Order: sequence, then C-alpha cells, then structure tokens
Amino acid sequence: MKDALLKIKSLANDELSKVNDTKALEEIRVKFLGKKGELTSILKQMGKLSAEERPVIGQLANQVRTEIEESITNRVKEIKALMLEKKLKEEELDVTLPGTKATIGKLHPLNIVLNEIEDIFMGMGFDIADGPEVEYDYYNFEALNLPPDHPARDTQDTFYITDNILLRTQTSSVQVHVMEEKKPPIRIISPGRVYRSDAVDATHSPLFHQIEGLVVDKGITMSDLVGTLELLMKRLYGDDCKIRLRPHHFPFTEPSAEVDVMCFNCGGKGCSMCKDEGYIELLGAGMVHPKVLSNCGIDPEVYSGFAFGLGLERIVMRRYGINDMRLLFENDLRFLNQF
Ligand code: 2NL
Repeated sequence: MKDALLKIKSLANDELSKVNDTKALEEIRVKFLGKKGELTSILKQMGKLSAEERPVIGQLANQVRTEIEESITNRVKEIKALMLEKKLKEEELDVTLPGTKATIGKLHPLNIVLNEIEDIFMGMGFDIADGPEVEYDYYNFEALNLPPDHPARDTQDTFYITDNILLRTQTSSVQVHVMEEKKPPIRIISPGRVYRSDAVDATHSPLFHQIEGLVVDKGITMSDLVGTLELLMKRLYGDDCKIRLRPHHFPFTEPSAEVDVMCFNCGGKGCSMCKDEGYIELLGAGMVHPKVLSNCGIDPEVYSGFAFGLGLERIVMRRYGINDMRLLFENDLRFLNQF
C-alpha cells in the first residue's frame, strides 16, 4: 500500500509536469484527489490493514494528498504566469514602428472661393440663404416672370422630374422663398448647386454652382447695386479693380445689365486674355422686376430691390488659371491637393 501511495504521488507529479492549461489541471485533481479518485480508492482499503500499519499509512496518505495539492497549486501559478507571458508577447507593441500617417482633408477650390465670397457679403450685412435643389417650376421660372414659352423652360435645357417639378436652374428660387416668407429689408446671397441639361466640355457642366444676391428695401437704387458689386470685386481682385455695366435683358430684372470686370491680366489695356476688350464678362444683374416683387407679396410701389447672379466655377477658374471646368468635378487628388 505504501508503494501504491508513492506511485500515485510520482504519477501525479508526472502528469502535472505535462499539462499546460488550467482545465487539464482540474482533470488531474479530480483523477487523483476526487471522491472517486485514486487516493480515495486506496484509503477505502485501509480497513484491511493491521492496527500498527493503519496510522503509518494514514499519515503517508495525508502527506501524499498535501503534496499533490501543493504541486497542483504551484502548477496553477506556473501556468498562469506562462499564459500571461504568452498573452503579453502576443499583444506586444513595437513603439519604434513608423506610424500610419493621418491624411488631413482640404477644402475644394470651389469652397475656398465660396467661403471668401460669403465672408465679403457677411461683412456687408448679408445673410446666407439656403433652399431645395429639387424645386417647383413656379419658384424656378413662373415667379421670376419667365413666361411658359420662354426658351429657358425648354425640356432641352432643364432637367424636369415631373411636369411641374425640376432641378433648379438658378438659385433665384431660394430668393423667391425668402421674399414670400420675410418682410423687407432683405439682404441675402443664395449660393448653391444648379442644374442645366448641358453636355460636358471645358466650359460646361450639367451641375455647376451659382451665387445669387438680393437686396430689397425702401429706396434701393441702381447705385446700391453698383456699389455692392464694386466692393465685391475690389475684395476679390484687389483695390485697383474696376467694373463696367452694359445694358442687357433678363425677364426678372428691369433694367438689366451684364457686369464686366477689368481684365486683371492687362489692367484694361486689352490683351489676348480679354480678347482686346480690357474687360471680362463676369455676372448678370439688375433691379428686381416689379412683377417679381408683387408675385412674392412685396408691394413694388413701396419697395425696390436689386439682384445679381454669378457663376462660381468661372470665378474659381479665373482665380487659379484653370482652363478646363471638368477638373473641378473629377475629384482627382493630384489636382485638388494643389490648392
Ligand atoms: C444671369 C445672372 C441674374 C438675377 C440673376 C434675380 C433674382 C430674383 C429677382 C430678380 Cl429673386 N433677379 N436674380 C438677376 C439678374 C441676373 O443672374 O446671367 N442669369 C441668367
């Protein structure tokens, strides 16, 4: 029996040295020390022993149990330490590795110039007005005094969604909403995307950006329009910049004008850039047509206003010397990273 006990001890130590996880350890504990374990089955046979042998074997059996328990406890500690070490190794962080560079986004050139123009107008007390890109025909055309047979209303030029819903072709629609909702004084610009059914080429895109402006109050005259546009151009192109108005026709303004800006290349003398004109056409403007005011619930006998519309792409292309509008929409980072 003594041999059997010693054999159990060495067997247990043997198995313990081979296991590497706590689950297997628990199995060993049950196998040797459990109620149906090897040690218990030996102790059950104690009755067969003589009175002298019994305390000796009993003591040895207790000793074996304690030793096996201690071995298990030690092995648990060892395994836990090993597992921790393994885990730490797996999760090791090499602080000397080069980091992943965070790329920082940039503003699109259209937004750089738009922000600048918004700042200029906010400095003159204008609000920025926003509105839907999908619009009723009424807000895009009818309220603005464009008769049903006007060429701009042709399905060839405008993206219609239904008979009376379309993609706005100008942001004047936003200004009509503002005039319907607000009493003068009104001082707003409405920048945004507009859509026209044009084929893509170096100077045309079916989607482009417009900035329209509108001022309505008592006593607004053409000189307010000229002063506002002059200040805009001086801020954009420098204090030497001059503008020039030529008579024109728009259905929504009367009188109407096309506004040219002095050629920044030759300073008005005439060069290849301005085709010897000295001036370059930049925007359209005029005094808001009385019919447009009354369409929007504003009494043209009491109030008057001026309005203008300019294409953002054209200004951006002029500013940076970009000769093809497609570059602004292709999102090629090699191009965009230059701004
Ligand atoms: C252009 C330039 C223009 C307007 C837009 C406008 C807006 C309202 C009332 C009257 Cl709500 N006018 N906007 C005025 C003149 C020119 O855009 O070349 N358009 C075809």
